[in-house]
Amino acid sequence: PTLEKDILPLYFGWFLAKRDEDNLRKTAHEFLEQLGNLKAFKKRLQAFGREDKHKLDLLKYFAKTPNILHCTTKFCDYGKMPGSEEYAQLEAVRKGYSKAFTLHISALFITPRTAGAQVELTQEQLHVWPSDAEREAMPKDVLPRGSRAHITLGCAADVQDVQTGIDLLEFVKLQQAGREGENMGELLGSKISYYDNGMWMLALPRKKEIKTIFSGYYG
Ligand code: ACK
Repeated sequence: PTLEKDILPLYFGWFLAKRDEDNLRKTAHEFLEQLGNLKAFKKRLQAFGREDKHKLDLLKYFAKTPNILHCTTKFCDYGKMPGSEEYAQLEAVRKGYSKAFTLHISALFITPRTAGAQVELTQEQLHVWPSDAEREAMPKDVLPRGSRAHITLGCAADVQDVQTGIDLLEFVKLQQAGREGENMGELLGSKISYYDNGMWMLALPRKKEIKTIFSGYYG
């Protein structure tokens, strides 16, 4: 008999259910539109390569949006990435595969490179989170497990989507060092903070629940 080998996906992750995906895209749209119109934002455009007080259309700036909204757990590149096989064999990954998970979004953020949603993982969800995800992105830092978890909402021209998680870790690093960001008032009923270098974060007072399916992307 021929032995068939498991095919590893481009990546494993949580894929948003259609309704919640539409909903999050709408929220992201409003966030970018309103942030772009915020006076405090218009005064701080240099990191975005614009002169202050000019209008920056953030929807156009982050025109590269993902086809499927998802939260990547492990990028495997069809098995070319180290640790892919081991990850796929984890009991939690095998058991969780094709199962429903409810994720929690705790913040929305932008940098001059990416726009994303911060995902706060539960203990159960951390079981399918690779142990080296944070170290792989920031080898010199010790960051809490799961702190890279995010949903990419958009990228600037010439920026790869892998950058969103790295940008999120940059926020986490600052927060770990006790930097809160400068309070810039309210946006969509939440507190908007500025962290220098064109980094903005909207902390959601009530976490946004989203329904997902844990699976692999093979496209
Ligand atoms: O937005 P993301 O999390 O960033 O979702 C996409 C997905 O895999 C398909 O490209 C993420 N990705 C790409 N390269 C890497 C990498 N080297 N490490 C971790 N995630 C990656 C990308």
